Amino acid sequence: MTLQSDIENLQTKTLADLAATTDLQKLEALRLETVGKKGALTEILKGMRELSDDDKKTVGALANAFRDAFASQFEAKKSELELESINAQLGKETLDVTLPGRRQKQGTRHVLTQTLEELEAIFLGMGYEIVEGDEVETDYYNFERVNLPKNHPARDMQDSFYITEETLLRTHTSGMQARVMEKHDFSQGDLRMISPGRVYRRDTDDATHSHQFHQLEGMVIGEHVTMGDLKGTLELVIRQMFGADREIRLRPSYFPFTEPSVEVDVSCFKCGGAGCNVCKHTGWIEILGAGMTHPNVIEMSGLDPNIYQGFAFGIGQERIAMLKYGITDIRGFYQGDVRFLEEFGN
Ligand code: FA5
Repeated sequence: MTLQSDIENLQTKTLADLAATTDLQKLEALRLETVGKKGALTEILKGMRELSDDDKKTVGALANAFRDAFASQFEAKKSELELESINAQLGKETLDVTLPGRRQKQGTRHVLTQTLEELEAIFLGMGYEIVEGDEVETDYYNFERVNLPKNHPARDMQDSFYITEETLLRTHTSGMQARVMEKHDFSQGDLRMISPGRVYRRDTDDATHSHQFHQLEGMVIGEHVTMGDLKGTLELVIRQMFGADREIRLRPSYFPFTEPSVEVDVSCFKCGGAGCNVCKHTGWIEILGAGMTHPNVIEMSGLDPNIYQGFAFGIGQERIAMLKYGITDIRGFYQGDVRFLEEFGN
C-alpha cells in the first residue's frame, strides 16, 4: 500500500530533520510543512478516499501514531532550543561585579531657591501668607494702582518689555499690593503677605544688574501699623538672614507708592562697618526699598486711609543671596554653570 509507505517515509525524513534542527524558527516551519493544515501529511491523506475501510483504519492509525511521535519530539526539541536561547542570552548579560561603580551626581537646590526658602520661613514664622502673582501684568496693576499714573516721570526708572500697550512683563512685584488688598477680608484681621517672583526691566546687564531678576514683595495693612513696625520687622528679618550682630540703617528715599519712603542698608558683612571694597568703603550695603503705604494706594483699593495704614517693602532676592554667599557677579545665577551651582548649592 503506497500511502502507508509514504507516511513511513515522511516520518523517517521528518523526524531526522527535526532532530537536526538547531533553530526555533526552522522548527516551527518544519511543523507547518509536515503536520500543518496544508502540510505533507494532509496531502498524503487526501488519497484515503480511494482505500477500503480496512486500509483506511490502518493508514489512519499510522497517521495518528506519526502525529503523536512528531508532537512529542517537537515539544522536546522546542524546550531544548528555548533553553539554549535563554542560556545564550544570559551568557551575554553577565554582570561583572568587580567593575567600579558609576558615581551618581547629586543635584542641589539653586542658591536663589535656598535664599527664597529661608526668607519665606522667616515670614511664615511671623504670620505672613505667601501669594504668587503672574509675570505678565497689566499696566493698571503694575503702575497705576501703585500711584504711578500714565506719564508719571518715575515710570522712566522701570521701563519694561511690553506685550500690548496695556500688558507688560512686570517691572516689580509691587503690582501684587493692590491685588492682595482687594481680596483681603479686613474683618478677619490685618493683611500680612509676601509675594516672591520674577520681574523684568529694560536694564543693561552688569555684575549687579540683570534685565530679569527676583523680588520679594512684602505688605502689612491694618488699623495700627507704624513705621516702628516696619523697622522692627526688617531688623528681625535681616538679623535672621545675616546674623544677630547686623545693624540696619534707613535712608530717606522716594517711591510713588510709599510715603515716607526709605532705602534700607545693612552693615557690611565683610568689614562689620569699618569700610572695605565690598561696601565701597561706606560700611553699609543697600538691600531693599520700603516705606509706609501711600494713602492713595490704600484708597484705590477701597479702604479708608484715615483708618488703615501699613507698610510695604521690595527685597531684591539676588542681592540678598549675593551678600549672604559672597557672590560677586549676578550673571552666575542664570548661566547654569555646574561649578557655580555646586559651589553655592546646599
Ligand atoms: C522697587 O522695585 C520697589 N517696587 C520696591 C518697593 C516695594 C519699595 C514696596 C517700597 C515699597 P527698586 O527699583 O529699588 O524698588 O528695586 C528693589 C530691589 O530690587 C533693589 O534694592 C535691588 O536689590 C533689586 N533690583 C533692582 N533692579 C535690579 C536689577 N536690574 N537687577 C537685579 N536686581 C535689581
